[in-house]
Amino acid sequence: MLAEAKTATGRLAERLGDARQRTDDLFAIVRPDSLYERPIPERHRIVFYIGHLEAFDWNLLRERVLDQRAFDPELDRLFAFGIDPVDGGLPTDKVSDWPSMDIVQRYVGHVRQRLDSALPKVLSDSLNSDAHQLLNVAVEHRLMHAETLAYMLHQMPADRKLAPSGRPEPIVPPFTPTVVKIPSGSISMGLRRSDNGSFGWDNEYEAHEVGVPAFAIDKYKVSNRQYLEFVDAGGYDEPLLWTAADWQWRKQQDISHPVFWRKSGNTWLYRTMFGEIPLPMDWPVYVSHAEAAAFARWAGKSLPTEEQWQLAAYGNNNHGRTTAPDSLAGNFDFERWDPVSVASPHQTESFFGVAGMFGNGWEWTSSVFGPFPGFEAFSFYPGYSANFFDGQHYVMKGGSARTAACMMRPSFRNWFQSHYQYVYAGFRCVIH
Ligand code: AVJ
Ligand code: FE
Repeated sequence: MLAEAKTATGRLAERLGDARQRTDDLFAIVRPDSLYERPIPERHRIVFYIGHLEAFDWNLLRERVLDQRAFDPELDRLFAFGIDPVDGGLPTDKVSDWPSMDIVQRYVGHVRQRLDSALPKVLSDSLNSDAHQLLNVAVEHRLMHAETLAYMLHQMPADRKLAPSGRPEPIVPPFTPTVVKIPSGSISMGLRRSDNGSFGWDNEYEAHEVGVPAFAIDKYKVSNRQYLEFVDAGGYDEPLLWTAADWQWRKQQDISHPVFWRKSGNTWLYRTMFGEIPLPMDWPVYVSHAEAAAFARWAGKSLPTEEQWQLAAYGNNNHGRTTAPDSLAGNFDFERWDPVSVASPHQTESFFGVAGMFGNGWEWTSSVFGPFPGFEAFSFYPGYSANFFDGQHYVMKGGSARTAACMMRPSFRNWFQSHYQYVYAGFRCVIH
């Protein structure tokens, strides 16, 4: 019992250390003279996130479990929350509104020091399950930002970044897009509070059963090659393929192709994390929900619901046929910066034979992000999910190359606005 509690404690502290290393390494790929840039107009400048990761941990843990006094309430507040404007309004702050890197780095060091000297004691109390839950929140919050920051840094020109050495691409045998039939099934969604098992965010509770009628789904994610057909067929110029709001967005922002693509003369280039390459036809296309939905309409198909995705990925309860979540293989957990082919052999196929559902790009669903029956917001972070139950955010499932392994659990739910193009997210279609 004691030994068990100790290892759990050691693991949490170690995981926080690993996550910090992860985000430190990420900020280190940005040239120091570019840390006050704002690569995505709807988001804060990079400097905010350097402070945010620490302010978040500190605000979460300081009073609740550590009994510590604030030493810099102004920075605690300045760095408390990110932004996600739904009204099209963009932030207008200036570089001079932000503290110098010296001040930010001193704040980061100070917070870490204080947490690290106080945490071991509270964590070693195995009955302090609050502390364990809050630490999990801190670790996963940081790891999520390791991904959302990667989207952000992706948008910076390559000459603002320092590229680490890359990995060779896997060799992929020829393949043809095809469709997999999924029989009707009953599935469990979410986590059960009474299980008291592993950590989950508020939106993963409560567990419930859902019946899903039979359907068919693309075996592979939609590739750049397939999406190019839609572009070439004039998909971006046909209002009937878009909802009214999506069409208005597409017109207003003058969007005519995925944000990861760039046209140079007659050829398409692809913007990888560290430079441009000829459009890799077999990589999954990364697009906003609006663009994914327009493609699906053009193809006479639809995006899967969250429940359909879950059934296709993890199997059903009826016959005990499931994909074992602890044996997942795929392009996730920070091994690469960019996708691989949708048919890469190094990824787990689901029980039904659907390929590449785990990693290599999140997958948009047609489901609006909302609470499961029995949802209760975390008292210590009431807005984490509930602030986004506004009908404007869609559920994404799966994971990307920059998603930590701990968040590849079946119940994990991600979400973004329909018009957010910068996510490492693609899609596959279903036929009813
Ligand atoms: C769950 C990835 C949509 O980045 O907006 C980070 C996670 N929330 N800080 C986001 C989050 C607060 C969130 N996503
Ligand atoms: Fe955050």
